[in-house]
Amino acid sequence: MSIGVFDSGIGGLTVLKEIRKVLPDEKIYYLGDTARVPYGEKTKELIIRYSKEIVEFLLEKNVSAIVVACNTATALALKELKETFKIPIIGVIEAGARTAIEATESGKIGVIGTKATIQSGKYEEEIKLFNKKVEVLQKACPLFVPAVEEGILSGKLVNQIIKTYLDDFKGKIDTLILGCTHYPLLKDAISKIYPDIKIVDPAKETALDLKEILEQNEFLKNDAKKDEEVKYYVTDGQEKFKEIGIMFLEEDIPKVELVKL
Ligand code: DGN
Repeated sequence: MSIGVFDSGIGGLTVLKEIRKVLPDEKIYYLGDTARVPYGEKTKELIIRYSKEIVEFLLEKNVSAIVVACNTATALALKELKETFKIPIIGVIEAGARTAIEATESGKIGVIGTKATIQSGKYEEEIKLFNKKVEVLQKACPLFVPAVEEGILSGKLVNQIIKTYLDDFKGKIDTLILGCTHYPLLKDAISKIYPDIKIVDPAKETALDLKEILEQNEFLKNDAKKDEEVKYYVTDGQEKFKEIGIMFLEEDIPKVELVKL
């Protein structure tokens, strides 16, 4: 049994890290579409096309389930992927929305993500499915991704960027969803500035949802031979992926293969 995980690039490694914690014995194929990142500014049609190409690649590896470890691809392509392919495919938004609903006391939730994720309104839609009365405040934070990729995770510059985007939320929300796979790396910096806001990283709950789906389908039970290896694929820049990947995964990435989709 093996699992496919994909992202527009490197950010999905924050989701992979959580999956590895709950499913340490499973073989995982991770694809980062580094040649075509960022997805955050692209059209829905293009994101669907890219996501379908990636799923087809992962299916060739005989994966039993796929995690869309990217908020943007989840927001814009998950529905189409589920309609097109027969294996279980899960995204990160439902888990994030559910966790935030459980966490909020004031019923006021903030969501941050890429422009495409925020414009899609998908988080608000999911949150309202759980509870119509909850108020959702949203904001795109496009400067967070380059800051994280440059390794600027603390200090004056990133604090200024965080305040520029999030000061509007002050006093208006009690829970904040990190609706982009890069943002968990800024969790500490955000918490320091807004200690009263509960921060939700959808990755943890997504990993638990995946485990439950695999158990329901009896994929784990029937798997006699364990193979905990992770195979990494990118569409460009193997060296950069390895270099920055350590920061996201908190472990070494020994080998990355280049693929053409
Ligand atoms: N992985 C993307 C997300 O979670 O929305 C962020 C990177 C990007 O495509 N801009």
